[in-house]
Amino acid sequence: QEAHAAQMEQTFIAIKPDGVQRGLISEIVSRFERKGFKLVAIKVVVPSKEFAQKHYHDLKERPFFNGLCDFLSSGPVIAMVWEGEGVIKYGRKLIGATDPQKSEPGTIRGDLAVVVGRNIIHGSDGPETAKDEINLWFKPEDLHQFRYLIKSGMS
Ligand code: RTP
Repeated sequence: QEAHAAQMEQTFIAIKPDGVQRGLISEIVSRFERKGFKLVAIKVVVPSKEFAQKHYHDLKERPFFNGLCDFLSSGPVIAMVWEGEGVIKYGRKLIGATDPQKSEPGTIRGDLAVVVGRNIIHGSDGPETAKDEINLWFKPEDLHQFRYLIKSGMS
């Protein structure tokens, strides 16, 4: 049966400045793409520090908050919205644990990163955060609605 695009689950995924600088954009995009998720928005942006603080507002009491916001605003970020059944939870699975030392091999951080402060990628951790982060980074008209003729679990 046809899932209505507007009801299909979406998550916010960002390749952080370290991932971009290390040339890992296509590697990361291809893992989501080959899984069968659908890319509905993508842009290159250098966030301001204020914007980074908004994105990470939940972490403002943490000792690493300032350094984290400096880092996120230090260079180009690839901001994306991915869509598909279970994409929020499974996207986190593709990404791996926050600390790359604890990420399994086969995950993005497990295969491609070493330390928590340079873990190359961000993914929304639940439906509410996903909605908030998509709204923070994108305008509604940036999210494309299209259908593939041949599906692989994509909407
Ligand atoms: P993310 O939001 O980036 O996907 O990461 P996460 O949910 O797996 O982890 P979270 O606890 O929300 O932390 C957000 C980002 O802060 C940096 N961090 N540094 N001890 C530290 O220095 C430390 N702990 C966390 C990481 O870049 C983490 O992704």
